[in-house]
Amino acid sequence: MRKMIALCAISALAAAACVGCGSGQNNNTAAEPSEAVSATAAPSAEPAKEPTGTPTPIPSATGMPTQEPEVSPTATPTPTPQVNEDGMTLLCPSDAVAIRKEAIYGKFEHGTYHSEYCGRDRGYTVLLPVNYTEEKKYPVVYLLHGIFGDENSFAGDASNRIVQLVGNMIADGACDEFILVCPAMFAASDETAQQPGFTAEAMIPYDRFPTELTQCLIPHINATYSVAEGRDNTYIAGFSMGGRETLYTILSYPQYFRMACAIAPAPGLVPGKDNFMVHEGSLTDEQVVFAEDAVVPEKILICCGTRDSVVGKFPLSYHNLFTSNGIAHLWYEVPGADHDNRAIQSGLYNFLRLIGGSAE
Ligand code: FER
Repeated sequence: MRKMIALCAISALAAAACVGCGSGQNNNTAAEPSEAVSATAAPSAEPAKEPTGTPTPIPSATGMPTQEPEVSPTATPTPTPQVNEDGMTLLCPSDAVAIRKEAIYGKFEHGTYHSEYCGRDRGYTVLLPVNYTEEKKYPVVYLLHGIFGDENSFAGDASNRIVQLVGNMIADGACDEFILVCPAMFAASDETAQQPGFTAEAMIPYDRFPTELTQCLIPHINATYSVAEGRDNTYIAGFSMGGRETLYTILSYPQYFRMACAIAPAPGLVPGKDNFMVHEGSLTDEQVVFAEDAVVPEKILICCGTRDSVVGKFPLSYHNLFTSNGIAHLWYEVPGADHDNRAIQSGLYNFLRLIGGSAE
């Protein structure tokens, strides 16, 4: 039953990314921030155009079926990376996600912890550095999946090449070794009664995640692995629903994170409406601020594909809202990317470079 519901919703998501699929979905309108989002957040650009050519299935960070890697290291020579004025490399270089012959990559492992907040055991996956040793202490990056996903979404999708991206970037000295943790974001207290979906009710467990993370999961990870604890060594990133919750988490608990990255963040951080639902909003537009005396993340990165057919221009609307509310952040668009691995890899590549050797 649960699978059925997920499948129906997934096909709705896929329909949004599908060209001429005749699904009955309004595939002419990519998700678009409604006027209700806010005057300040209103996007100036047109809605994302439907991608041409083969539709790109949404990667399984959203619970979607997996696909072959789009960025094949052998298929295309690495083009000169385009870098914007903020130093963001717009497309992830293919070398960074290549499966290198001699390289040894880590493996995701599954773990569980008891959540007092949810009153039950919950899972996560973790990617430890290949040379992990208790003699060192490592920073931690928390990476949040998309809607309908769980802790296995990133780990179970080899096409995203996250294991290679992390391993290659560490091997290249682009960033220090770190522990990658993929939580299960849907922090329901009753898993059978509460299910993910496009309803206001289903947003509640997602919006419980910042508390779950800071009060339950982070303490568990700190107690279980050799972690360099504290804000200076703690990072958060997420894709789509995970991007939205990344933004909500840093706005709710700004003092916990040194840097944050929201890739194609989904609608609903603030009130709005798209093809999927009316969003009450986790926060009002005015609440998207940090207190004056708050310790806040040093860097916040928001990005999105230029052809994102699922979240459309909502990420741009967050950029506009952050700008008008005076929250310093970096923003760029990933040329040609839909709601897909190209966006995920670009966002993570730039985020890991920002992290670089900054951890203490
Ligand atoms: C929505 C559109 C997209 C939404 C969530 C998503 C909660 C998430 C997509 C994903 O995680 O891939 O309106 O509302």
